[in-house]
Amino acid sequence: MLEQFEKIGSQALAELHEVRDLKALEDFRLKYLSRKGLLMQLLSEIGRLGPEEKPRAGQLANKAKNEVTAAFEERKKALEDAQKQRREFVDVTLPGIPMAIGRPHVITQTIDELLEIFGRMGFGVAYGPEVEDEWHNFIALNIPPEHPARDPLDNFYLEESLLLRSQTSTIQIRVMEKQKPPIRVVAPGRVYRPDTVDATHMFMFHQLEALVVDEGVTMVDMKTTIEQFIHVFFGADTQWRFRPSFFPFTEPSAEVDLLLADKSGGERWVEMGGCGMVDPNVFDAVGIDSEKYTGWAFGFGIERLAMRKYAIPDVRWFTENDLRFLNQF
Ligand code: 2U9
Repeated sequence: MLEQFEKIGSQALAELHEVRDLKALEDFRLKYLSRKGLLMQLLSEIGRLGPEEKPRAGQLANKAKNEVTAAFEERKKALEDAQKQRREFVDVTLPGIPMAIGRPHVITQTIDELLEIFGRMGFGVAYGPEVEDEWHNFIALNIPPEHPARDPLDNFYLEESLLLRSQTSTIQIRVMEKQKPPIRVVAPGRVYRPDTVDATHMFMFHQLEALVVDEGVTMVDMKTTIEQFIHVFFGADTQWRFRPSFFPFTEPSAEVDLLLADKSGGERWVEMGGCGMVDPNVFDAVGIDSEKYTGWAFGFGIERLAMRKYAIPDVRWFTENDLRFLNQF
C-alpha cells in the first residue's frame, strides 16, 4: 500500500509534465487534486491502514499532495501567462487590418468645391439656422401671404410661425440685417420642402445661394459670375442660357439652363437653378437703401448640380447609403 503513496506522486508529476494547456490542466486537477481526485482518495485511504503504516502513509500522502499541488500551481501560472502573452502578442509581421477610411459624402465634396470656386471669386460664406420664422423665410423675401410657396402643406411648420427653411435665402436676409453693403456672400445649407420623394425630389436637399449688393451692381456682373462658375464647375465648353422667369424676391428673374449630353447621345437643356436682380422690396425689408444699392442673387440646388456633373439619375441615391454609389466619389 505504501508504495502506492510514493508512486502516485511521481505518476501525477509525470502526467503534469505532459499538460500543454489549461483545459488539460483542469482535467489533471479533476483526476488528482479535486475532492474525488486520486490524491484525495489516497488520503481518505489512510484511515483504513494499520497504526504502524498510518504515520508513514500520511507523510507520503501529504508530501505527494504538496508536491503535486505546488507543481500544479506553477504549471497553472505558466500556462495562464503563456495564454495572456498569446492574447497580447501582436505579430507585427502580420498584414494590418485594413481600416475602411471613408471620404466626405459626394454632397459635402460638391459644397466644398462650390465654396472654393466662389471663394476664388471673392465670395465670403454665411450660414444660418434651419428653423426659421415666417419673416425671414417669406415676408422679407417679398413672398406675399397668398403665394403658393407659403402654403402650409408646402412647408414643414413646427408651430405657429416657425418652420424648417424652404430656401437658404433666409441666410442672406440675416446677413443684410447685420452687414451693410458692399455684400458678396454665398450661403450653403439644407432646406426642407414636403415634396413627394421621387428621382428628382427629396424632402430635404441642399442649396447654394449667392448675394451681391453694392452700388452699380448690374445683371452683367450676375451673368459673368454665373458663366465663370459654370465653366469652372462643369467645363469651359459647357453651354448655358438664361430663360426669363419670375421669383417674388428678384426682378428681373431668370432660370439658368445647361446644355448637357443625354443618354441617347443627343443634347438637351436642363434647368440648373434660378437668379435675378434683388427686388427693391427686399432691400426695403432689411433697411438697405434700394435707391443707392442694387444687387443680384442666385439659387442652385446642390444635389441637382452634382446630378448634372456626374450624370446621377436619381436624387435618392444621395441618402440611400449604398457604398457601391458612395465609393465612386
Ligand atoms: C435674397 C434675394 C434674392 C435667390 C434665388 C432662385 C432664384 C432659385 C431655386 C433653384 C433651385 C431653388 O433649390 S432650388 O429649387 N432658387 O431659383 N433663388 S433667385 O434669390 C434671392 C435670395 C436672397 C435676399
